[in-house]
Amino acid sequence: MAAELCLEIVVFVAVLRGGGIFSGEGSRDLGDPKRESLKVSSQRAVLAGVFHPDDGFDRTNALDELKGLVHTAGVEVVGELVQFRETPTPSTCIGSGKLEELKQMILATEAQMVIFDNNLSPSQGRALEQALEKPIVDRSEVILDIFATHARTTEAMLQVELAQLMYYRTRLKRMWTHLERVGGGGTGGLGAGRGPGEKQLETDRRLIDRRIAELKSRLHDVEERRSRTVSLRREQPTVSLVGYTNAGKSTLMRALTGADVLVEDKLFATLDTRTRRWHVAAFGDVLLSDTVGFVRNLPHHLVASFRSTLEEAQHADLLLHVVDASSPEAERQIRTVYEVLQEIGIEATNVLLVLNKVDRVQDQSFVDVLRRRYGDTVTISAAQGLGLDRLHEVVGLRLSGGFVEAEIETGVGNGRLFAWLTQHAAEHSRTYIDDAASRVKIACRLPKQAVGSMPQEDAVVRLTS
Ligand SMILES: Nc1nc2c(ncn2[C@@H]2O[C@H](COP(=O)(O)OP(=O)(O)OP(=O)(O)O)[C@@H](O)[C@H]2O)c(=O)[nH]1
Ligand SMILES: [Mg+2]
Repeated sequence: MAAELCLEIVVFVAVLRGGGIFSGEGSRDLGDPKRESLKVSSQRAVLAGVFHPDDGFDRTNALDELKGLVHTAGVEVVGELVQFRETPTPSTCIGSGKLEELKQMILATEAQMVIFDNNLSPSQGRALEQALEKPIVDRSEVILDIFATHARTTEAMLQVELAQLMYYRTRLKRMWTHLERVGGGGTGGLGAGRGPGEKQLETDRRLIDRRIAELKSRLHDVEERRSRTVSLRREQPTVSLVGYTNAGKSTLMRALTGADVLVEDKLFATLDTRTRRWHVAAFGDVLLSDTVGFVRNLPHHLVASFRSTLEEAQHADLLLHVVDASSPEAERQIRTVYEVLQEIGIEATNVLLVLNKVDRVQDQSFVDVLRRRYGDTVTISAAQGLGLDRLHEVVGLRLSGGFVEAEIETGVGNGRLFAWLTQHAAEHSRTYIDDAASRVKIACRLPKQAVGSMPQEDAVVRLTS
């Protein structure tokens, strides 16, 4: 039985190798997923994209974000082609005239692949491969590949692998066309008579389904454990950093808490959630979480897989939406973040927009427009530590809505109450109220929801606001 399983897994790894354009070296077994360092070969690629005329892009900037993504994945861009259409062509996404142009560009640049900014359906991918005789990669694949390369924690690895398999499951045929090229090295294209039969595809699909079921069950266990940790924290005020990828969330986390989190000029540097204690001046301690960034057209399976990682954000008392205010794309990115938040079911009721990277802003009027449009905002430079005092102040004010001021009188030996206060209260002062110093009055701030769980014995409590 074990031997049979091993054989099948080899086939499965082979299938994945054929399919992952960038991620050829990621091997897996059914134990803990281990990722060897991925070889992101410097492939020569032509970038292509079909955009809606009303999207607000122009020929010079439409592919900028894709360029950033493939740069992160280590690809060499040798050509670009953009088309503006109301709707992509159903069969090949790009229109027939542009398809011809793309063919010529591939020949002229000796490109090894074409990367689309659009998310292609399996049949569009197949049709394009047949027409262009080159591997076709779409936006989802690029993002999945970057996530796979950056995943560090077991949970992130499981989530990415699940999303990849869900994506590849419907594209097995396409993957075999890659395999044929890898094996034959020729330009024979499709229908060269060596294609795998439907039976092989059936087997692969069955293997993938089995692995998907296993990943789901393991993720379920990890998520349950995490859920317990998150709910333990719930009585403390929590703040989550959200925002477009590369906006500066981790830089801000580092500036506020001193946490040694990864900061990189790279898309999707952070994939897992980190939580640290942050002392908000004039308020008290809160828990601050930094997590995965968002991007336009995030692959659906990836959003589904990462929903649990964003649990901290789901339960946060306040979301700090970090924006790269120096980017000409700032407004579009803000909209995308709200859309993704909605998609993962996070209610954006208590959000504070934090306009970051002001040190890099050329035209100040651009920031003023954002400020006017979004109302309550704080302008900062996380990298240079500018505006952080104001951020403390506004966060304190926003959080106070969920807290009460209290005066508590008790005996100095009331260990249970003191332990409870250490966990929940931000203490302002402590005064002894008798000569023997046996009784004490404590002024503090408490989360409203925690008040009910305060030990009552030998305590006189007065809520002052
Ligand atoms: N000039 C300037 N650069 C900044 C500022 N804040 C962050 N950066 C830079 O922006 C890049 C991205 O910063 P990160 O903190 O990694 O961004 P992030 O939002 O955590 O990104 P992901 O984890 O990839 O989603 C890094 O090169 C930072 O040094 C800032 O205030 N000013
Ligand atoms: Mg980060």
